[in-house]
Amino acid sequence: MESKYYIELEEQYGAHNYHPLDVVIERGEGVWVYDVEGNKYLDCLSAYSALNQGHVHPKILDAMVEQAKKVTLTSRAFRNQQLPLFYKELSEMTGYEMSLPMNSGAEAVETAIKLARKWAYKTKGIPYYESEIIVADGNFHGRTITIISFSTEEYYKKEFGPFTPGFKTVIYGNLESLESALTPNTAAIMLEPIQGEGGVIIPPLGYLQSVQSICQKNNILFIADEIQTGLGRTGKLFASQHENVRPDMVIIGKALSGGFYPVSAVLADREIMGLFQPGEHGSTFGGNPLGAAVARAALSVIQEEKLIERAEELGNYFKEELKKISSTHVKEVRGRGLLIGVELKPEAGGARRFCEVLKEKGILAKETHDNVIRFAPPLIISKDIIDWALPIIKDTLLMD
Ligand code: IF1
Repeated sequence: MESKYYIELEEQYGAHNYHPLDVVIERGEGVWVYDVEGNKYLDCLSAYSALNQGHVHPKILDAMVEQAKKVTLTSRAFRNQQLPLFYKELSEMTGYEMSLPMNSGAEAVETAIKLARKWAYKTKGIPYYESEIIVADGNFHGRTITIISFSTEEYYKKEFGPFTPGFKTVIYGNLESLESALTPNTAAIMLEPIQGEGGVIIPPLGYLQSVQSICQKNNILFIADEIQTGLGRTGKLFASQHENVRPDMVIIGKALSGGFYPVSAVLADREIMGLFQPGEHGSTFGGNPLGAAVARAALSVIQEEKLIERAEELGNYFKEELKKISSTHVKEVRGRGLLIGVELKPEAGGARRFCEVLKEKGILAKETHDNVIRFAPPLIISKDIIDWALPIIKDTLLMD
């Protein structure tokens, strides 16, 4: 069957909450995907960084198949063998004493919010239901009602109120804005160390450091949403580490499963994570043995294949080469590691049309915020493949 057939089916029977590029992917392997017509594409989106390890990584596949043959789901009413090993390995890799597993990123964000609120009442002593969490404009933390309640993107929230109270918005990257939002009831500040959806926005150097010291001074939790930036993507395990920052809580997801199966987690030390009591939080699938086995394999691939170092080295190379392209359409090339944004000038006619042309030439990339093309290939990409892609990207950026 041809692409057209599947596209029509999808349009007829599926909710139209997406506007995908018209490529129907049938198979993926490493950095490559193949459509139903057999065309081959370089995946420069990596499912928004969920595929840091590449498509269908054989080691993660094996772990998944082997575990699926044994037991997939126990619920947390009972214990399983995989979860404790996952906890231990995650703690050893990240340096946080404890973690709490969920499934999607949004669920992990919700978990962090619940934990921060509980900490506010039990530890900080904020009067019940008066705690405030500070977030940044341009944030993206997911799609639940609570999370969109503090989105500043009208399109994500306008039709979906009423909203959850208890959040305050400050200007991303601006310390004065943050300081003036503090009150005795501030429980936490939650930020993306680099705003992915916001258009690969990197805050001014020193910002995260200063946020950390403001938090320490005022007894406020620093929560980093590393769902997109974490697990090697930016050339460090966590993007916060570019500024030697150690947040009180770190939220991870996406690449935690190498794209096989949704696994997310909140990381924190015992002093904070220890506040959750039995029954206060949970999920049917969170922490299940299949997910835990997949996540363990996904983490070990990041380490064994030195994906963090690769992201750093190849990301710098890719970014510098992109900067050399002198296209009148380009306003700025920026990024950290293999999370790179090419921002086009407003008069370039939008990033989408460039993504459409790239697709025709065998590269899948996705526009964000109208004018930014995001290049975020799997971290297993090689220099040779980047060198293959660069002239194609150049030709595309040089078109009228
Ligand atoms: C979609 C965006 C990226 C995230 C951060 C939490 C979540 C995400 C920093 C929620 C999810 C995804 C969701 C996906 C597209 C994608 C995205 F363009 F929408 F914003 F990556 F840039 N925190 N980001 O980036 O995690 O619940 O989805 O597992 O289509 O909504 P989730």
